[in-house]
Amino acid sequence: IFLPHLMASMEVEESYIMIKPDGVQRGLVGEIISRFEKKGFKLKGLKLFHCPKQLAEEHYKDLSSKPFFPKLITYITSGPVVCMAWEGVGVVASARKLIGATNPLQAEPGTIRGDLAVQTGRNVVHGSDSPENGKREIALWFKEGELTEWTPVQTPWLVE
Ligand code: IDP
Ligand code: MG
Repeated sequence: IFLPHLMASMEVEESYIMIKPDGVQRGLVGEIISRFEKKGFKLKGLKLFHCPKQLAEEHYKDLSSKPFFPKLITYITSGPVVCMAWEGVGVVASARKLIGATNPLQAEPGTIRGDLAVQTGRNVVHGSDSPENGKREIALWFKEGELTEWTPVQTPWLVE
């Protein structure tokens, strides 16, 4: 089967990764950030933020007709989240693989959800599902001046 959203792109992309309130409350912030850091992606934005209902609804607007939507909004606004912008070649699909399947019981061991969660409604982390949504979500969650351009010293040891 052809799964274009799981194919690594050769383009420099940005992904919006968010540690959901359960990940923050369970003390998993360092563990989750560390997985993206160790993989070799570049962190461009990072903040702890208690998200208002309106922003949660905008972020998940494609799911607004789903029966679980009200519970999803309550969940995402129930406590602080950690908002992150990560950059790299193929980061969108790669981050989705690091995160694992939506249902943590189906997520492979070794993935964040596979290792750290048991329920879809408490699956600890969000990752953008396309480069377009990566851009859209970063623009939605970060204000101007909250993103930083920099070159990590490790770059030549990560890419030829
Ligand atoms: P994703 O986060 O893996 O991209 P989506 O289908 O985009 O999954 O759904 C967004 C989020 O909505 C999920 O991560 C999960 O928190 C929640 N969600 C999705 N499906 C269900 C469900 O059937 N019951 C409860 N929550 C759900
Ligand atoms: Mg999604």
